[in-house]
Amino acid sequence: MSAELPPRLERIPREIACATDYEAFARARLDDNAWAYLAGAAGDGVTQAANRTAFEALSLLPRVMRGSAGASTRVSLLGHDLAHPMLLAPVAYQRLFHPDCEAATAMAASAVDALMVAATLSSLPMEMIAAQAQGAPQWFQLYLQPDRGVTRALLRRAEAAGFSGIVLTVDAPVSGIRNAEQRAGFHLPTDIVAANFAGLPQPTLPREGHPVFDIAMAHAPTFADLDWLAAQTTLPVIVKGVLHAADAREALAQGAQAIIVSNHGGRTLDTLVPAILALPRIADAIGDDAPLLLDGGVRRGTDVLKALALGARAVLVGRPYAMALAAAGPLGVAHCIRLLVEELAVAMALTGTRSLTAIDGDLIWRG
Ligand code: FNR
Ligand code: LAC
Repeated sequence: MSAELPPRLERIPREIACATDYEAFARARLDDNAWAYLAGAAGDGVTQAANRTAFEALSLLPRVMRGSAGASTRVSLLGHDLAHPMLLAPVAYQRLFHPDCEAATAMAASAVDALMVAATLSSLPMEMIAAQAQGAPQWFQLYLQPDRGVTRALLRRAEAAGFSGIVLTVDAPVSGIRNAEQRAGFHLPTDIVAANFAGLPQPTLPREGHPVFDIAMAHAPTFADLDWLAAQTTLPVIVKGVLHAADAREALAQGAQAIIVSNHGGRTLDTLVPAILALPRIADAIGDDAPLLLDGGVRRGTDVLKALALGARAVLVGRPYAMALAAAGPLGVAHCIRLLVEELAVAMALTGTRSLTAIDGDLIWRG
């Protein structure tokens, strides 16, 4: 099946000048099955597209003649002093995209000083992902398990492996209606498994179940579960998948230390609000009480600047790095993140932004 696919890139051609230039190279190197999972979204893809158009509709209002010597992309986040605010979002089953899967991503992330979030549904055990961190911080994304003993076991392993934060994903307790995957007949190849669950009793799969979601996600977390979770671990809990300001407030009240404003890249319910449009109200409601992160449609350094201007401390990038992994392995992932960091630095210089802590809403044109 994969015999006709071109080999992975071993060096980066000059046609790849920005993060999204990886898309065509990834498409050529993946079969329809993996492509539908990676590039597809829920329903008509309205939210996936709107994540982009919402960023594009925002205009930057620069300041000039303020000097940019000594400027820096550094940010502090939950005890980490990060070189830049670009995190790698949790992306499940990366063996679909490259044989070195999450190990390649972790290696690349550390090479470009990016914090990687490892998925519960990784195709390598979390310990093998942690082993590639080489000192770079990593967080573990948690899908709460129906059995609290299993959840606790995942937590203990994440702590022992050196992960420094737990990202509880709350927006995907059941499968979204992913028509792109349905049309491609998406299935997990038999050699790709949720490696963190190896040796544990496999839940019986519903016959009509989604090959990804119904393995480990058939449990909708509640605020009471969050309260329980926060008491189970000394690591900070970051809640991913919040779009309503009241939910953000409640999550902080129940023990979360940060919030990721996200619509899951448009993969859950179609026509959800673009994350960047939901961000300002949440930022108003939370103030300085906790850091906010954002993902969904971040494709340019200017997007990062916009997200920070509207109240985020940092952003996560999903599909772009996974496409770079598919096209060019760890080299691609590192290059993709490097391009975004370079774009951010140029955008800072050209808007008169010396420090990411100094950014505020004045950077966005209000008409
Ligand atoms: C994801 N995402 C995701 N999120 C999560 O919390 N747990 C997971 O296992 C996954 N798996 C996953 C697989 C794939 C193939 C994609 C593309 C995405 C969602 C991800 O973390 C993030 O929210 C979005 O990808 C961000 O949007 P962009 O950058 O892809 O537009
Ligand atoms: C996804 C799940 C695994 O988006 O979060 O595919």
